[in-house]
Amino acid sequence: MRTVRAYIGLGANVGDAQSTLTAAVHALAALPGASLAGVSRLYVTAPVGATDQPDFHNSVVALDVPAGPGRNTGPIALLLALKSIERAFGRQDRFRYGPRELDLDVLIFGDERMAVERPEDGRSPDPAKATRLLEVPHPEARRRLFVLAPLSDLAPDLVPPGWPESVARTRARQESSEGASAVRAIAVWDVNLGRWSD
Ligand code: PH2
Ligand code: MG
Ligand code: MG
Repeated sequence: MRTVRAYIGLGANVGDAQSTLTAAVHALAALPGASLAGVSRLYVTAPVGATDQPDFHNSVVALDVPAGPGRNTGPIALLLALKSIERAFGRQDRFRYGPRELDLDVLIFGDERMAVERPEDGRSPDPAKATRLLEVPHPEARRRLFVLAPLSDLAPDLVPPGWPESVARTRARQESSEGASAVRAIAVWDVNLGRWSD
């Protein structure tokens, strides 16, 4: 089957975030039909949205995944797989933008642009969030340095569908508004070791 390059955002700020994200990279790489194509540096980032919580660890993974048999089926299958990994890692439901054991977001799915109803299993039990659409590319990605910095490690020249400019340029713009200290790279992914090392 045709494969598509997807970019997935990883975040955690509860427990041992670096270990969690490392294990999450391996869980992503082990998804059926998936092949790991890149792992960004690991970043420590200031919390965005609800600021009264611990700093996050964030990263982005490039994953080649099956396109799916029909329109929208690939992104939805990937979303469901991410939700099931989050549950396996003990993610608790808290308020929107609040602390989390593990957050996995579909940022980009090839050149797909879509906004569809989330399937039942891909919804949050929080009623405030339950009707949110699955939008690809992720609508917030362009405004979040904690996404743009790691994404720029992997795909600086990519112009995601619907964006007016490349990831690197968007990152530079966002960095001048958030300030460079909002994100700090602390480690580089070592392919041989299968983990980040400083
Ligand atoms: N995720 C959020 C809300 N705020 N802030 C940082 N720094 N990193 C995140 O991953 C993050 C956040 C909701 O998904
Ligand atoms: Mg998120
Ligand atoms: Mg999420």
